[in-house]
Amino acid sequence: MSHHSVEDIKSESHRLRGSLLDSLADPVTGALRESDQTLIKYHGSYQQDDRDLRDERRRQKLEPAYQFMIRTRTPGGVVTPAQWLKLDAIATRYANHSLRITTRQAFQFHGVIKRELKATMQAINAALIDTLAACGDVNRNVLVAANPLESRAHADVQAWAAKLSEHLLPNTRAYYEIWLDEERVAGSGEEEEPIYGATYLPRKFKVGFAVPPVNDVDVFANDLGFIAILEDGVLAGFNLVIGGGMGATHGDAETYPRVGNVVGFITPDQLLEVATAVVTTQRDLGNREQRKRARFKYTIDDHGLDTVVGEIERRSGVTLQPARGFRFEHNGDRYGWVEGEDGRWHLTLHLFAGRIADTAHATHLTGLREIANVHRGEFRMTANQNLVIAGVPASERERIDALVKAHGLDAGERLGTALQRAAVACVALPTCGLAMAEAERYLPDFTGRLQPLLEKHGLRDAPILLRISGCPNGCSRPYLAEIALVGKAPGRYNLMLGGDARGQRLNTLYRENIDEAAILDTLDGLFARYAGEREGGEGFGDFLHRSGVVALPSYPTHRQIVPDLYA
Ligand code: SRM
Ligand code: SF4
Repeated sequence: MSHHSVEDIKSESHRLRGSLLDSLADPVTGALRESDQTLIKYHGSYQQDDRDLRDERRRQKLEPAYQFMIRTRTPGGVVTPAQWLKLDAIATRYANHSLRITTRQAFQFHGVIKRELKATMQAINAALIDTLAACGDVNRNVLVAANPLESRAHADVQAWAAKLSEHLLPNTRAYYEIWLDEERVAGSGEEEEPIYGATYLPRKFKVGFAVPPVNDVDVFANDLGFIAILEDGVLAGFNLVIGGGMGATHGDAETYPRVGNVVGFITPDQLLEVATAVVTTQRDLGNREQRKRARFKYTIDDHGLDTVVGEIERRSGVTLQPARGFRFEHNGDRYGWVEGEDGRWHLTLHLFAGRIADTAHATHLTGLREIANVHRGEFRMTANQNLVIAGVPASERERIDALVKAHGLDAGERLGTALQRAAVACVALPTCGLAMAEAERYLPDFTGRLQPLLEKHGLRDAPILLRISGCPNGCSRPYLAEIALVGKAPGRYNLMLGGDARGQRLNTLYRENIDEAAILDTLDGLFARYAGEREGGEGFGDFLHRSGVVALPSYPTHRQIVPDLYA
C-alpha cells in the first residue's frame, strides 16, 4: 500500500473508526476491508493469515486462514498475578493456547478469528489491560528497565513511563465505541487530537527508559529514549536520547538502522513537555510522502540534529542541560534470583523467544498459571522476551522455585551455552506477513547447532549476543547484536557481526544471503580466532573490530556508535 493511501485512510477515518464495525459484522469473509486492516492496528491488532496453511488453502480454493494478532499496551511490561490469570484464560479460550512476550514488554495473542475479536478485546479490557495504540502511527508500548533492583528510583522511573504512556495516547473514543460498546456522543469522530492531529504521526514512534548499568531496553534503538540518572540512589533526571531505530529494507541504501544520539539532560518535571515537543516535531517535520523514510531517525538526518534539537527546545520551552555521565555494562537480562534494596526478591526466567505454551517438553503455560495463583508480587516482562517474577518475600522463594522446577521453567539454566541464554528471535513464520525466513522456530535448532562449536573452542560461557530476525525490519533489534541473522529467503540469511553487547554500536554486514552450513562454517572459524586471540574480558564483537575482521560501514559514525560518557 502506498504511503499516500495510508495518510488518506487516517485522515478519512473519523478518528480511527473507519468502517471497522461493518467489517467486523460481515459474515461472508474472515477478513476486514482493506482500509480497516490499516485502522485496526491503532486498536492493537493485525490481520494475518497462517502462512503454513497458505498453499493448501489455495489448492482447496479457500480464502487464506485469516486470523488476528492482538498486542497489549503494558508500559514497562508489568502485570499483576490476577491479570496474568485472565490473560492466560484468554490465550486458551480465544487464541492459539500461547502467550507471546514481545521485545517491547507486551503480550501478543495469535490466531484469534474475526468472529471472536470483539469478545477477546473485551476480555483483555476486563483484565484492566488495553491494546490501544499498541500498533499504528502513534506512540507504542513504552519500555522500562525490567529488573527493579534499585527499588525506589526504579519505581519512580516506571511511574514516569506510565504517565508518559497515558499522556501520548490518542484522544479518540473510537476504541471504546468499537470494542467496549461505549455510546457515540456529539463530536464523536471529530475529537481533538492536540498532540497528534488528524493524521497522527507519519510512522510508528517508540519510547524507552533505561536504568544504567543495564541497557536491557536497548534505549538507543528507540525514537525517544530516557537514560535515568540516579544521584545517591535518587532519580535526578534523564539524559535525552533521540533518533534510534532498527528497520531497513534489503538493497535500499536510503534505509538503515541507526543508534540514538544523547542530546542533553532534563529534570523529571520537564519530561512531559519535552516528550510532547519531540513527538510534535516528528509530526510536523516527518516525511509523509515516503513511508520508508518516515521514522524520526530520518527526520533527524534530513533536517540535521541541531535543527531538531532547537525545535524541541523551542516547542517545550526547556533548554537542555549538558548530558550527564552514565555507564552501560550490557543489554541483556541476568537470570536467577536477585535481591532488591527493599529486601524483596526477583527471579528472572529465560523463555525461548518469549513463547509461553505447554509442549511435549515443558508445561510453561500451566506452570506460570500455578505461580500466578500463589504469587503476591507482580510479573515483569523484559525487552529481551524474558520474564521476571518480581517482588517475592524471602519466605516465598522456595514455593516459587518448586513450581519453576516442576514445570521446566528452569530450562534456561540448564542450557549448554551462555549464547543460548541471551539469544533473541522475532516471531516471523507462520504468522508474520513480512517474514522472509524463520526466526522464533529456528532459534532452538540454530543455537543447538552452535553449541558443539562453542564447546569445542572453550566458549561455553562466553556471553556472546545472538539475535535472529526473519526480515530486515529488525524486530529482535538484530543490528545491535554481536552476531545477527537477518532473513533473506527461506533458509538464507545475511550474517551481521560486531555489535558491542551494550547496545551502543551497530554491527556490519559480513556475508550476504548464506545458508546454515555457510553460517556455521564462518562462525566456527571466527570462534577459533576469538578463543585464541581475545584479550582479557574482551567481547566477541569488540574482538572482531580490534582484529579487523569487521569495520564500521562508511556512513557517519554518529549513526552507528554511541560514544561513552562516563560519570
Ligand atoms: Fe516489529 C512489523 C512483530 C518489535 C520493527 N513487527 C511487525 C509486524 C507487525 C509485521 C507486520 O507489519 O505485518 C510483526 C508481527 C509478527 C507477528 O506475527 O506477531 C512484528 N515487532 C514484532 C514483535 C512481536 C517481535 C517479537 O518477536 O517480539 C515485537 C512487538 C513489540 C511490541 O510489543 O510493541 C516487535 N519491531 C519491533 C522492534 C524492536 C523494538 O521496538 O524495540 C523493531 C525495531 C525497532 C524499530 O522500530 O525501529 C520493530 N516491526 C518493525 C518494522 C520496521 C519499522 C521501520 O522503521 O522500518 C516493521 C514493519 C513496518 O513497520 O513496516 C514491523
Ligand atoms: Fe516479521 Fe520481520 Fe518483524 Fe520478524 S523482523 S517479526 S519477520 S516483520
